[in-house]
Amino acid sequence: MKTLSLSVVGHTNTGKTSLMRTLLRNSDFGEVKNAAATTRHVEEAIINDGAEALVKLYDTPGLEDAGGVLDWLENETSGKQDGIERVTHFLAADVAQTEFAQEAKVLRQLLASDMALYVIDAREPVLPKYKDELTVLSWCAKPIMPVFNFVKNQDINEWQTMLARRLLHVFASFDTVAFDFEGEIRLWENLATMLPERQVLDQLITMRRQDWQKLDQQAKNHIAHFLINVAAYKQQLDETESFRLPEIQQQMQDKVRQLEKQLQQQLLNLYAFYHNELDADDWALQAFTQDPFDTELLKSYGIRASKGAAAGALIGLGLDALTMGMSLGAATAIGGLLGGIAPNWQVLSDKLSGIQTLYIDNATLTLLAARAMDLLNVLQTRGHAAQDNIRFNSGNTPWSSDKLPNILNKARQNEKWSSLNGFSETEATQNRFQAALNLVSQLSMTH
Ligand SMILES: Nc1nc2c(ncn2[C@@H]2O[C@H](COP(=O)(O)OP(=O)(O)OP(=O)(O)O)[C@@H](O)[C@H]2O)c(=O)[nH]1
Ligand SMILES: [Mg+2]
Repeated sequence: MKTLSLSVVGHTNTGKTSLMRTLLRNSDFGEVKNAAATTRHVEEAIINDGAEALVKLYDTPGLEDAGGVLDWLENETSGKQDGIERVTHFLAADVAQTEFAQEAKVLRQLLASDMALYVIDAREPVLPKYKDELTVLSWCAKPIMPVFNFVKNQDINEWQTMLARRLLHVFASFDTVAFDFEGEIRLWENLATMLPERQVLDQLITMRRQDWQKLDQQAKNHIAHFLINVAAYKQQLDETESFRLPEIQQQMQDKVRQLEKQLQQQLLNLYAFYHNELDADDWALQAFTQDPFDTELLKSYGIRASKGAAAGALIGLGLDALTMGMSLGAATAIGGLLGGIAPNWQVLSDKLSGIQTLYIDNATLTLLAARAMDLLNVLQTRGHAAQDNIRFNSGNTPWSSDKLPNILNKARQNEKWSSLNGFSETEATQNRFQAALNLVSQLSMTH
């Protein structure tokens, strides 16, 4: 099967390098800047299927003076020659090394490619300089597919008319920053219609669909394992240790914070948004510094804080009311921590066993689930050319905090499901394997 070589061409600053980044899932490719002539040389990048190259993409410098090149071609070459002859003549001339060096690089690459994507900034009116560009490019006699960038809220009628007059009927719209997976598939599909042999693009499309599906499942699997790990986490104290409650709360919260960061890192890596660490200084990651135990954050998701949290103590933690028992002394101490509002002290203190269990409460589990799913959603709609901060707070939760999925309730009776209870990560992961599958399918129903 022959590798398809595809040049990305267009006027300067239209988002060619951005398109490359997004199609390559690589935010480090090339240089992206809101300025003319950012890319100075042709740069190759390969999309392969693990074994062989499917598509070779070539980023090219922006065209700045196609009008000048067209004038030169009209003055210096004969109209009796065909386009390729005229362009070849131009490329051999001195001007192709000097005045029009940037333009020459583009034309040389286009002649060497199977076809081109012509990137258009859809916000721009149809100016004569763009028409000149298309004329010069068309002389290379390669199939060209226009790709509209910056399409949001843009009317592209005028552009479409101009392109149709030049027999460019097939085009794609593709925002390189607000990524739309189906939009990308349409781009490859449209491209395939212009080729005599579409096998390589069919293979690419199949591969991309499989990868996309697999990533989604892997991401949800990470999320499910994380939530179960946290739900199964518990700490027990006996009656003489009530004074340690604040310290244990701190400890439990810290562990959960760490795990959440780990999860976020896993998700970022999965979708090839590489960041070494999630810290406040990283411009793209400010949303990650919001503390999951911040009650304001709960409010922004419409989640009601547990009673303890409402009273300003035991934020994010629940006391196990089913198995809990404690001495009156301990109950009073905790009652003090809870601001005296816990309802069933009498009942609870009657169930004397001397042991109380602390776990992460429903509100926090729901918040963690909501944030994880929000992040996943952001990563699935973020182009690798995006440069703005990652924000994720949809305000939506995958379930209501008083209707936790059963499997998370069940996790509370299975301490072996959590690596935070002294089991190794490998062991805990194995123990909760089935439970995680169960939760993945629930997460898939809401997303
Ligand atoms: N909002 C938004 N900005 C974009 C999009 N595509 C590109 N940009 C911005 O547009 C500017 C130019 O993007 P580049 O990818 O460097 O453009 P280019 O065509 O490679 O530019 P040259 O190499 O100079 O010809 C950068 O500031 C990008 O961040 C898009 O789809 N949406
Ligand atoms: Mg560029």
